[in-house]
Amino acid sequence: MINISESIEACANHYGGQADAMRAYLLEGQERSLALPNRGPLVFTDTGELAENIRTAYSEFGFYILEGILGEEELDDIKADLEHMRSQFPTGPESQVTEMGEPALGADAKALTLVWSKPLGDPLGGTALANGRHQVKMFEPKASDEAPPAAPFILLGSLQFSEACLRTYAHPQLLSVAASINGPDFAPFNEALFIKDPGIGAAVSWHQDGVTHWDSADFEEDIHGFNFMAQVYGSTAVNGVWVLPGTHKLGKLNINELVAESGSERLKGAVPIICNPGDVVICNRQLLHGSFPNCGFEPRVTVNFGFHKRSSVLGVMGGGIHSDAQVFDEITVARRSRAIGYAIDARAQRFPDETPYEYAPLSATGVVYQWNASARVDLKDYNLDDLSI
Ligand SMILES: O=C(O)CCC(=O)C(=O)O
Repeated sequence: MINISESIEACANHYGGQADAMRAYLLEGQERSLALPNRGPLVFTDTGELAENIRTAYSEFGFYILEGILGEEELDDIKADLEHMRSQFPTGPESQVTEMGEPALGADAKALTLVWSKPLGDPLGGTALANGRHQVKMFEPKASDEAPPAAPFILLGSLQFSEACLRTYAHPQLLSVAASINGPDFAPFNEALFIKDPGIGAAVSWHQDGVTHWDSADFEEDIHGFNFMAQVYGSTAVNGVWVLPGTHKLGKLNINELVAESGSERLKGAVPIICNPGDVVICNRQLLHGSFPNCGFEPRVTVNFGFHKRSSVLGVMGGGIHSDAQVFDEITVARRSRAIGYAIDARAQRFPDETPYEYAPLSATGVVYQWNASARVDLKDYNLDDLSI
């Protein structure tokens, strides 16, 4: 586990009169998180299903930490792509060019690409953005005078910008997890990077991710799908996502009430998701979760990619958060799924000794997806079809 004692102190000190409360919250949360029986290596049964103990713990807590999934080589590829993408970021939220004056990453994208924040801010909390799901505004500590006025903290549609992320998207064991939880005809959701640079990275206020199925007659714990959260540098009590275990089964929560009951945004019973580099979290989208601004010294970059049950998206009117509200018909779902086909081939090219995942819905069509120059063009703006529910 990463030693974050200096970060805990630095973080607490950003909270002024609440410093002692914040320090205690971080330390206690860390201890309780590490005591939970929901982490370990990825294991499958003889028939290829997720091992019973993993499935049960995931269902009980709403998240599970799969340890050591991404190896050194894969992490290095992602880090190299991150470096490259950062060099292509625009000079500011309104800018279309890089520091070199060249067209910036996403400048010609039709969909939203970068979400910006002032350093250590909470741009979503207490706003109507994303369907108003971030009900409370988190405390925004003061950043150092050297911090930039604004920095990107979410990158959307990431598969078109990073081949390393595209390859991770097709990790055969992870896709087998998706099939085990959502069925072999699982459907995509969306992909993003969460960038939490030390002293800069913004908060993502407490929220639950689902939009469309809370009042459904078929409501159940997995109906809004899950996200894989792959950790490039690890994830800690200071920079990581916090969750309130078990809340994925409780329906839509009143977060203002929970904050009032806890006496602050430090929700009682919540725990941080603690990971080493290469660990991948399965996180139920209905689970109450959020992250504090990164006032510590360790970076966090999460490679996020989610999957749904086909029945949760097919014929459903989308929630309009990650893509324009639209009914997701067979054509849209199939078009959005081509990213999986390209990813599988991109991964096979990079890791030829690995057995590629066979994604049943694409195999059934007989279409062969090859990752090449024309595929790169075809993937542009693929996230306009994000299956946002
Ligand atoms: O990574 C984070 O800080 C927030 C992630 C999140 O809110 C999400 O995946 O829905």
